Parts: sequence; structure tokens; C-alpha cells
Amino acid sequence: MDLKAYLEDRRGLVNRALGAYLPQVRGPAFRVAQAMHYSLFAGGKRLRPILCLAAAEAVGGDAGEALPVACALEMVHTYSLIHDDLPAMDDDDLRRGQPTCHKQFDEATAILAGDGLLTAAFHILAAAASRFEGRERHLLEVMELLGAAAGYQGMVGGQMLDLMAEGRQVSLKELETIHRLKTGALLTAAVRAGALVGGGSRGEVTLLTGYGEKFGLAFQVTDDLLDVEGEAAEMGKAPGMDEKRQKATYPALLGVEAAREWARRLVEQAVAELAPFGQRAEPLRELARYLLVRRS
Ligand code: GRG
Repeated sequence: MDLKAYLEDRRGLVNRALGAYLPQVRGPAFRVAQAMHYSLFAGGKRLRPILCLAAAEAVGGDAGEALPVACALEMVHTYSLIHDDLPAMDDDDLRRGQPTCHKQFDEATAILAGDGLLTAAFHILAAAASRFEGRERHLLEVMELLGAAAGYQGMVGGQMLDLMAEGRQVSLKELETIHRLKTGALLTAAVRAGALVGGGSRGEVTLLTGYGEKFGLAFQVTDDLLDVEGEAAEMGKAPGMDEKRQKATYPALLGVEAAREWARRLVEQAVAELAPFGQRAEPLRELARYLLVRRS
């Protein structure tokens, strides 16, 4: 399959839906809505929503029906990036090739924009109930899943562990826990949510969750490799920041070659989970392989 064309098509679908959920509004809260819009549309690969749509289709579901879930995932992801870039966290000036939200607006507005995106995600899901008549249970499961994956048992917890690990030696096991929560939880949730909303059987949801977990780890290993080897213009942010901040990373702990091999093994394991799905899972297979060659 032509992955580039597939990604472009899916990005278009997701961007149009996001635009409808978050139009450029005027009104009393204009400034925060503008900041939310700015960060949401400042670029971004739309990986989580695309994974969600591909998982829904892998179990025979309809991508259109999964769109509210896909949009909610991207909103939660964008909120996490805005807050992660704040001076109290990673203190970054550049994100997705543009000034970070607090640089473009101000710190208080960026905090509120993150809050606004996180709450909008759950609003969108609840408001989609009318499109799930007779299947509201699926939507409720997705809300429960997203709440856990984004919250203290998932991404927020991972971010806390990451901050607490700064300036000290971290073992490989600890690093894996940090990443499983900080980035892996939301990526896994994207795949699992797609499988649930697509009407997958318990067995299918379990297999795709396994794929999501391997994908999430492989994503992080390749993200660390990009920080060592990537080009600023392609990445939309400065490379070399992990080393500058003395952050524990896979290349730092394992060496670049072993980290690359680890990523390859994880991608193989992710793809292996898809064996029973046949042709319908081809986009998920290609998305996993893409991790090994991505440049942003
Ligand atoms: C602040 C609660 C809170 C959580 C922040 C996800 C996260 C936790 C921080 C992001 C820090 C970071 C850069 C982690 C590396 C992996 C990652 C999430 C990269 C960005 O995701 P992409 O590559 O970004 O999918 P785009 O811009 O393409 O959407």
C-alpha cells in the first residue's frame, strides 16, 4: 500500500473533523479558543487518531464512526504537548516547527488552552452518544479507557515519574515504565479505543492492545533515536535536547545501534500481533514499519 497517500488522506479526514469541533470562534473566551486552535493546527502527524481509525477498520468497523474518538485523542495529545512545553516542565520554545503555545500567547493562556483541550475531548465523546444508539456501551468504555490512559495511572503519572527521574541514573526497567506511561499509554489507548468503537471482539481488542503496547515502546525508542540523529527542520524542534538535559534515553542506556535493533524487534512483535487480521490490518502493519524510517 502507498503509506504516504494513506497518511495524507487520513490527516485530511482528521483535520476536517477537528476543524468542525473547534472552529475559530469569537466571543468572550476568544483568546483561549484561539490558543487551543493555534496548537491543534500547528502541524502534527495525527498519529494517534490515524491509529484509532486504522484499528477500527482492522476489526471491520467504520472510520467515520470512529472520528469523534480520533479527534478526542488528538486533543488530549495536544494538551499534553502544550503543558509539557511550559517553563515548569520542559521549557521548550519550539513545537511542531512553531513557537510553543506559551511563547505565542503567554503562560496562563497556554495552561488554559491545555485545560480547554483536555475537557473538550471528553465533551466530544459524551456528545457523540447519539451516533452510537444501542452501542453507547462502546463509547463509555472508550471514555473510561481514555480517562485512565491520560490520567495519573497513565500519561500524567508517566510525566511525574519523568520529572522525578531528572538528574539521576535511571535503569532500563525504570525507563520502560516511564515511557509505557508517558507516551505508550495514549498510543495504546488510541489503538484499543479504535478496536472497541469498531465493534471488535474481546479477542481482537486484546490482540490490538498488544500491538499498541509494542507500537508505543517502539515509538519512544525511535523518538529517542531522532533526538540523537534527527534534523531540526524535519523534526520541528531542536535535536540534542535529551543529552543537553541529561535525560535517560534508550540510545544513552543501550547505545545507538542496540537501540535501533530494539526498535526493530518491537516493530516485529507489534506486526506479529496482527497476523489473524489479514489484509484489513495492512495500514497498522505499515504504520508500525514507518516508525523505523520516520524523520519527524
Ligand atoms: C504534561 C500531562 C503532561 C504530559 C506530557 C506526552 C508527554 C507527556 C510529553 C511529551 C514529551 C515528548 C516530546 C515526548 C516524546 C514523545 C512524544 C509524545 C512526541 C510527540 O508526539 P508526536 O511525534 O507529535 O506524535 P506530533 O507533533 O506529530 O503530534
